[in-house]
Amino acid sequence: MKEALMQIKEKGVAEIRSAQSLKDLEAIKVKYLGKKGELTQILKGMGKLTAEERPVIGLVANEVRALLEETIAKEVSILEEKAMLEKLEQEKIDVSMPGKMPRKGGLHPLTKVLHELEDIFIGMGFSIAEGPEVEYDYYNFEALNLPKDHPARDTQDTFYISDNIVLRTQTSPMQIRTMEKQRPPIRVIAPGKVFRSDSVDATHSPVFHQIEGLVVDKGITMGDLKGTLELVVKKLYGEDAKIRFRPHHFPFTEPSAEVDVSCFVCKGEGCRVCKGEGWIEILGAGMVHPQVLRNCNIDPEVYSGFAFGIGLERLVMRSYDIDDLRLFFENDVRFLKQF
Ligand code: 2U9
Repeated sequence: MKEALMQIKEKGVAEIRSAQSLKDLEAIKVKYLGKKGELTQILKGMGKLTAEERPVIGLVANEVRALLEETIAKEVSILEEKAMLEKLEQEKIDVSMPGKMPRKGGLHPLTKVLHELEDIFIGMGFSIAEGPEVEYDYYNFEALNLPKDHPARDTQDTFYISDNIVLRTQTSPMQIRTMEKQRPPIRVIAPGKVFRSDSVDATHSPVFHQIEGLVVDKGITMGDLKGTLELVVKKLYGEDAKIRFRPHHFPFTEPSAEVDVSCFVCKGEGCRVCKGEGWIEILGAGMVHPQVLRNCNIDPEVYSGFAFGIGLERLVMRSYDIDDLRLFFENDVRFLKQF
């Protein structure tokens, strides 16, 4: 039996030292020291020994068990240390590497131009009025001198929620609401989303953005309108930009005009952007119709006003030579990151 114990000691220590993993070590531990292990089997045979042999063999057996357990414990800590060092090596981060820059976001081109326009008007003493997109027919049409039978009310232009509730087709209702609440002098712009029943194509969308403006005070003239728009256009397109009024008709202004800016690309010579005209239409405007003032309890014999309306998408498309309106809402980062 002593020879068997010596053999287990030699073989066991050799196998432990050549183990490649913690799993191997666990298998060796079971092989020699487990319930059915080789050393355990020998110890089970102790009963057959004489009274003189038992204490001697028992001592040797315990020494072999202790040696195997100690050797396994050492090998476990060596392999654990090795595994930890390998893990550290794998997970090593070179802190001198440059950081990964997070992608910088930016404002949408419509938002950028809207902020530019708002800053210009705020600098001229205008306040900003925002309000409901679902609007009473009264504020969207009737108060603006658009009686019930006016063609602009035809359903193909307007989204009707009910007989007297619509999705606003212009931001003018906010000017009406302002005139109902505030006595002149009034200087307000009304930016926001508007809705018209149009099908989507390169120049139309059922949802688009407008900025309308309104000034009401004593003695306001077309000269004030022209001077205000000229200042805005020069701030947007540079000192040499000019504006041109062309007679037009809107039910809510009289006289009315469509307003062009001299082409900021060819400076009026004529090019692709301005289609050879030298001028680009950017907004509509006029003197507030007396009936509209009356509708808001403002006496047109005492007060007068001017108003204008800018289509934001159209303005931005002209300013950046963008030929398809759909680019504004298709969320293609390749387009948006240019601004
Ligand atoms: C009140 C009185 C008058 C607002 C005006 C226009 C001319 C105009 C268009 C520009 C492009 C709409 O988005 S668009 O298609 N608007 O041409 N808008 S005068 O006149 C008002 C507004 C409010 C109380």
